[in-house]
This record gives sequence, structure tokens and C-alpha cells, in this order.
Amino acid sequence: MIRGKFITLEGGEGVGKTTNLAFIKSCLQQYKVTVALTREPGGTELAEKIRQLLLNKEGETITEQAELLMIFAARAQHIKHVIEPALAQGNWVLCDRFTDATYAYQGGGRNISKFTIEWLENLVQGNLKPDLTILLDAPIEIGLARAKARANLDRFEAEKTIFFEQVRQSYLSQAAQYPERIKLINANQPLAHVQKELAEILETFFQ
Ligand code: Z5A
Repeated sequence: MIRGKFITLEGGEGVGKTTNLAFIKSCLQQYKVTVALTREPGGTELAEKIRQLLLNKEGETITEQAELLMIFAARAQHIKHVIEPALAQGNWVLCDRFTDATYAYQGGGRNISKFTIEWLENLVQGNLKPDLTILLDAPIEIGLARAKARANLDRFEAEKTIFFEQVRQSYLSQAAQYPERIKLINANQPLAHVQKELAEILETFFQ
């Protein structure tokens, strides 16, 4: 059995990750691969419960360390019960956010050291890394306006502007550091243009 590929979709609030997941899935299916769609935090029963705790604005304050550990606890469940079994069966996994989000939000946004995140990444993931990551990027005011128009703001979305700037800069510096894996798309353009670029990236990936 040939192991499947692991593709992740990243970016700040409202850049269009959820909107484009189904499009990416349909592109991948043209290449005759079976695709499992999933997301982080989440993807298993327990990880979805952790997601609810993380997004909930009510109740006691979640410390930065607790937030980081909850994210990796959810990720450990997700890898063991969903991602690894799917890849081992030859399926492709398309995941809405993964560890690049941890470097961006907990590293960039919360100032947790890269070494701490790396340590947890090694513990929880071992050798598992995405084969391809697509980073949708837009100015934060554009993404936040889209997110606000859509629903009530969650605990992350209620953060201050500086937090989102740090998240965005962290994502962009990761894209500069790993250009082979992370493909950057300007999400501040009409959806049809974004999807044309997405299709081109996937076509290149399959060559
Ligand atoms: N988090 C973390 O801190 N650390 C981690 O390691 C991980 C996650 C994995 C939940 O993620 C939170 O978890 C997240 C970070 C944290 N923080 N927040 N907030 P999430 O993925 O559920 O949260 P999200 O980024 O807020 O998702 P979102 O708001 O659903 O954004 P999106 O999926 O990128 O956007 P969308 O729903 O596809 O689009 C938003 C609107 O824009 C919608 O009405 C679209 O129709 C519209 N749209 C999309 N593209 C376009 C274009 N091109 N033009 C015009 N309008 C568009």
C-alpha cells in the first residue's frame, strides 16, 4: 500500500480556509485519490471537545501553557485515530490547520518559544509533517471583517489587532523559511482567482 499524502491549509481568520476546502478536495479527486477532510483543533470526539473549550470565551481564563498543551493533546488524538490510519491506508488527508498554526498563534501570537513548540511537536508527531501546506494570506482587517460578518467572535477572534499581526507575520516568515513545502496565496482577491492559484499549486504537486 502506498502511503497517502498529508496536505494542510493555513491562514488567519476569514482568509477562506473553510470556503476552499471542498474546492481543494474536488481538485484532488480529479487525480483519483481518496481524500479525508479534517480539521484542527478537532477531528476526533475528544479533540472536538477540546476545540469547544479552546474557542469558548466564557468561564475561567485559559493560560497560554494550558492552551498550548490542549492543542497538542487534541493533535495527539487526531494523529493517532484519524490522520495516521488514513495515510497508512493510502488515503490523502486534507486538514484545515495543523502545527504551522501553533507556531503562528501560540508562537507568534502568544510569544511561546519556538523551542517549546518544537519539543511538543517532536513528542506528539514524531516524523509526521505535512507534504504540502497552502497558506492563504490577507491583510488582517480583510479577514476579520469577513469573519465578523459571518458569526459571533470566538475566544481567538476576540483578540487585539496586534495579536493577529503577529500571527500573520509568523505565518509569512514560516512560508519564507520553508518555500518547498508552504505555498503562499494572496487571499485578498476574488475567490475565482484564489481557486485558480490553488488548482495550479495542486497540479504542480502532482507532477
Ligand atoms: N488554533 C491555534 O491557536 N493553534 C493551533 O495550533 C490551531 C488552531 C490548529 C480555530 O480555528 C482557532 O484555533 C483559530 C486558531 C486556533 N482561531 N481563530 N479564530 P478555525 O480554523 O476554526 O478558525 P478561523 O480561522 O476563525 O476559521 P474561519 O473564521 O472559519 O476562517 P476561514 O475558514 O479562513 O474563512 P471562511 O469561513 O472560509 O471565509 C470567511 C468568509 O469570507 C465567508 O463568508 C466566505 O464566503 C468569505 N470569503 C472567503 N474567501 C473569499 C474571497 N476570496 N473573497 C471574498 N470573500 C471570501
